[in-house]
Amino acid sequence: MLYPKLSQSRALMDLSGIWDFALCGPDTFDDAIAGAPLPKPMSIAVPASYNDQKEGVDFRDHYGWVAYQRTISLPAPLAEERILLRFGAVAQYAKVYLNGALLCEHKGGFLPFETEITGKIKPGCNLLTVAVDNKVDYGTLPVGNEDGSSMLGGMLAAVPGVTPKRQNMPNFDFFNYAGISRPVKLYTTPKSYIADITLIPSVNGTDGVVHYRVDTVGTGEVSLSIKDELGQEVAVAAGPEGSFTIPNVQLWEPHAAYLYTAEVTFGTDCYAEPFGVRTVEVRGAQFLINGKPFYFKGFGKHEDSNYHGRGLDEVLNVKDLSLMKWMGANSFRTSHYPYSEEMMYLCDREGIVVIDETPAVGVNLNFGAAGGGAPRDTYELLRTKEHHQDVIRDMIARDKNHACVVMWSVANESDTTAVPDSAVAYYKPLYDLAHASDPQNRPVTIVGVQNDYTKDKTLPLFDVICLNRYYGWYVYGGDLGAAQQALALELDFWQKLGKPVMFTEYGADTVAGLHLATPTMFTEEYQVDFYEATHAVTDRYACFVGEQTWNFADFATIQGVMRVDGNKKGIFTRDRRPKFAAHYFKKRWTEIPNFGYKS
Ligand code: GCB
Repeated sequence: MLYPKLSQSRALMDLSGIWDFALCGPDTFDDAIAGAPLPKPMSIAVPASYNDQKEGVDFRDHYGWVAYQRTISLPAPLAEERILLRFGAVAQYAKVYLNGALLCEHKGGFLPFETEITGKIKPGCNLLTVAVDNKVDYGTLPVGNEDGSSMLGGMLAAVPGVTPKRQNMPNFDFFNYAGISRPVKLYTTPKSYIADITLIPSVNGTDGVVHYRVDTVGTGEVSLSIKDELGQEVAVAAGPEGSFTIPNVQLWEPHAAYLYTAEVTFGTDCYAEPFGVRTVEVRGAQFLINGKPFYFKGFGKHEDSNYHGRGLDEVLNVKDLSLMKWMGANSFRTSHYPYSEEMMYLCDREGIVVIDETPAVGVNLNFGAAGGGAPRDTYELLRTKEHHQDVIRDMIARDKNHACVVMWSVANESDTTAVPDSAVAYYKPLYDLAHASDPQNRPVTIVGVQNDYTKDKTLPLFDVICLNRYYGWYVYGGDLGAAQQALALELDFWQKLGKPVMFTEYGADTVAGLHLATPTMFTEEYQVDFYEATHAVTDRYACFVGEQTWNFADFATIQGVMRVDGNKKGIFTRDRRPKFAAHYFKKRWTEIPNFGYKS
């Protein structure tokens, strides 16, 4: 799906601002609410999660539906155009109404959707209502508890006769922020229009050879003009599918991005898509970008900040990439869901490498919130399979042209050992689907939970072994010697597989400002010792191709005995102040080259 852009053929209107808002019931949304202005509405900012914008437990812990409302009008000169209403992301389920009539529904909180409103939007004022459900359960990604029941139960058994309030219990370690979290846009296209553009770059000697396809609706001729960064035309092409050659191509490289622009025209429609020319390949135990062995230095992140919650914050995005570059980091994973389209374009521009992850987190009923008791067959109990296929297809369709994306992650920390055969039956088709969906056929991974890896039949199916490991924190916390031994044993195991291995998470909760001369857990000194001890082991393995810490910054979680005001494993605080470890990593990473570290 193309990102909405202003061009000489397309008008674009951003519906960001203050909308009317109301909390509604838990289970169903009453369509009648959408037919009239909300009585005594609250004010809420869009785009942003709603949770931290108002005070009160009922607001923060709201379970179920809310309503957003505003009026929209179409400028009369655009009345003859094709008109679309597009949502960057609405978490977790959306129903969109215009003048009381249901236009569309969308499941999943992290990918865009749009609906055509040509002929439905009338002259003058139109009432737009967006109903949003925040429930996570056994059928959603991410996974949560069923029916608002108390799945966690706390440390002790439930007390008979007590009825806990219904609420979302995420089977994942981040706050279940909800609402219209990314921009809502109204845009137009001509009646004959460009529906999609696919670009598949390759390198032939000093030339870039790009295969392309332009999907169109209606009548017209397709033509392409390829411009370099100075706006000079470097190639042309005609027809809906073909290839073009860029002589003496400037490659897109980590920290040295070069972007060309494909200016596509079809009849009167035109659309400009920036793209980079680079190659990605797993060869043996190496991860190659442009044919050179790349070393991932960076982070698992979250879209998370004060007041905005998970809402798009472009200032924060710019700041985060600036901090990464300051430290010599070259990459991050979109843990644990696809990030905004705006962030993906920014990473293309800034030369930051991205591992792009679906929202499949919590696909594990033997771990975390759901853990305890006899092992359960996660894949029998969850109803996520079809939705999981949809999010893989939709994420790749959205992000397929981004040079920054070098690998897809189909899930984070799934149950891959308690029921190894069920896990293989569930994940092998998803691995195949991800490859089949990607025109560039990038590597595909699954991010592995700390487990008895000798029993894991799923991780080895994937192209890169991505490990979330907490030796020195959840395992051998405070005993870094034991942590090193255990880690070395594990890496000895994985290196025999002959595939690249990397950390997609490792870290220690650290309270900013907490210091001790003799480090203990939670101090800033321990966080540095943890990382130094870990690197003393990982640096010995040639197959170990990357280190992405957990986490870039402290972030919000559900309240509970495991977390004091959220997860504190950030290298930065939530407001982006560096902890000691930021300076440690700055020194380490500015000395580690992007390419050839292990060769
Ligand atoms: C994990 C999860 C991540 C958590 C982290 C932690 O393995 O993937 O979402 O936040 O551990 O800090 O426990």
